[in-house]
Amino acid sequence: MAETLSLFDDDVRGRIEALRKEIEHHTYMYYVKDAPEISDGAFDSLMRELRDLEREHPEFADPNSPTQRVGGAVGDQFAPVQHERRMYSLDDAMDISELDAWMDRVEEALGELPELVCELKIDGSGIALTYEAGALVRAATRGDGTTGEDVTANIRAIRDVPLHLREAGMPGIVRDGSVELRGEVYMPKASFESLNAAAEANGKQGFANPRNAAAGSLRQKDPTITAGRDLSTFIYAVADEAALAADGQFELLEWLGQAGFHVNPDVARVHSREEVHAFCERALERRDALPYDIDGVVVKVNSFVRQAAMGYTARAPRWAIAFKFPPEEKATLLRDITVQVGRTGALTPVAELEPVRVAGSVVARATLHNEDEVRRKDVRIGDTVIVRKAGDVIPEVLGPVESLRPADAQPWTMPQACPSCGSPVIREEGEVAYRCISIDCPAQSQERLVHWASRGAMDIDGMGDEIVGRLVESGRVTDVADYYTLDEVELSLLDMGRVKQDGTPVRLGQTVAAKLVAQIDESRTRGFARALFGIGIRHVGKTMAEAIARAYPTIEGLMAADEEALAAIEGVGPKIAHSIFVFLRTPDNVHVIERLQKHGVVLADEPPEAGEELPQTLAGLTFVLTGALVQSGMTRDEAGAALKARGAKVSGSVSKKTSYVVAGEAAGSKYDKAVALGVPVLDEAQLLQILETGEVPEM
Ligand code: 0OX
Repeated sequence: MAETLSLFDDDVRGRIEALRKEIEHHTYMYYVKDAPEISDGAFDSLMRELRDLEREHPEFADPNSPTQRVGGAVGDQFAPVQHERRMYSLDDAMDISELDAWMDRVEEALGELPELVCELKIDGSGIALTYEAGALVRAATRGDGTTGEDVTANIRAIRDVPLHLREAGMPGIVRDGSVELRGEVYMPKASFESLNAAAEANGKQGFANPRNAAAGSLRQKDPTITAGRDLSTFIYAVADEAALAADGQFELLEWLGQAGFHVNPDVARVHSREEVHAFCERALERRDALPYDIDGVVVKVNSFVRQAAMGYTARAPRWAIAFKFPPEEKATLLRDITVQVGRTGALTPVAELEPVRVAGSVVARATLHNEDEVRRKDVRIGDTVIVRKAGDVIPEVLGPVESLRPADAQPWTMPQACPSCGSPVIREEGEVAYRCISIDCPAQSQERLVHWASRGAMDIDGMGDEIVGRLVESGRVTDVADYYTLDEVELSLLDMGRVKQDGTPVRLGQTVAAKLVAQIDESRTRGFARALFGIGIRHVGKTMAEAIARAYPTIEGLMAADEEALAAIEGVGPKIAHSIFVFLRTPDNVHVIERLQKHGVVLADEPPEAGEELPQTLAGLTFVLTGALVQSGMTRDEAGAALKARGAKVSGSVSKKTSYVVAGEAAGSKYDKAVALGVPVLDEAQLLQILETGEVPEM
């Protein structure tokens, strides 16, 4: 393969092809075999030469050139792909007895226990790769097994996926025709952890586990992002084994390896129940030490002929089973039990744990729900506790290891004062939760602010715990209406409470500030139901808020309703009606609602009456309003609403995308920015003309 190439080769096309082959070979040796044959420098110089030649000779372009793994042309990303052959699921065996029952069924169907193949069950994201005449032409996600999504551009960016099948592994039948391979894309545990650490350092939420990280990375719109994620594959199946010259699964895996695919090395051909059990036990023992996550063992009938004899159910092959590991449990130290104050004042005890890796990610905290739950489990500070993840996502403390309890460990009790504001806490009759009853408890305000900005509510992307915490601490934001008074400059200077290496404070910065201001601005028009959910009335969840907004589509209407009328709304009832009624008559809340309206947050879902909707003549235009509108006396929010009613977008900050800036009296930096960017500036008279005629005047 690595034959020396003549430097005097004057056949450019030949040289390009030779370079591509050579580079593919070294990529394979590096990423699949983990046995590089040349230095990184030598590899880079081959790539450089190929890139240069391709640039000079665009007539020889090829989407499967190694130079196109990253930044190649993006095809129809995420277009639906119909799998020609269904991508089946696997039936699960949740314990050894279910595994044995499957082997009984196999034995019964085939008259004897046949040769079986045991593989590790990679906990990744399923993919299908199609090669035509030996070249990768398409990659699709598993989807629902029938239809997946086209992720070819992103799969090309994964270095251990061969762009061409290697000749050694290509029976003629496949070289000329089409073959579809199946396997799993995964992210190694260590790469997952550094990806999450980087996300957290940027104030972003990480992925829950490596599987989600792999699936999320595959669904990036920009393949260069996928290329920057450390993804790998294990390939284990072919869509149509009849097209191959292999007799069974074990031989197929060998063929896949020779064809250049990454095949998991932990495979065994076995002939008895005992050997299957031993493989499963060994896999479980080795699980932690493996650099990637596995969630079980897949056992398959080896022979393709015998597989065909057993066939498929509607969703899974009868000839294979997934032995699922029990949810991983770990022992760790319960360092402390802290108390979190929620947005409604409810106090939640939280286990602060010695960080421990469980089911794919590090667990350091877990909710203990309420005091009764802590008592029932009898977990005490200083205990060694058993931790697992419910549904593989939510960390859960199962209970203490009593034999390891320190002699002085005391039963835990709820503090009598709110840990945030020191106010007394109460437990209402019939409730499990203790509550801080103060109305200006900072922890509650912070939670309310985060909730308002959350995805299901006003969806202010980027406004998470950290930034809200800094805004609350700075005293600049105390209630949700304050969000709508923030400007970009002020936000960009927000002290993030950390210092740089030179001792100066880390600030939020202009880029993030601009995005946040745009998001805050967009949130004004998310509609009444979401605002009603976001404002955080006790017992009013998202679905309930939607039902309330259907019955009362404006805040004015809702505020006028009495308890009886509220209780008549679908799903509401007297208790929740009381909660809504009291909320809307609490002066602090009324004040926030009024200020939200003043700042242009739309607290109405009124559908326009027939004929009432204005022609959308300003659709596609973005306006920014600045300065005071003295002629008309309108507020900027009112003028903005009038523009929006005609289809325009109104933004809080000027960019190249702004269509017009409307400058009133004493317009400030937004006017300057418009001039600097060459964005046309209108005066108030022109604005009034637009609102009257619906048309932008000639300028
Ligand atoms: C895995 C894995 C998944 C494919 C079609 C029927 C049997 N996650 O590691 N599935 C299969 O095989 C399926 N094998 C695997 N190793």
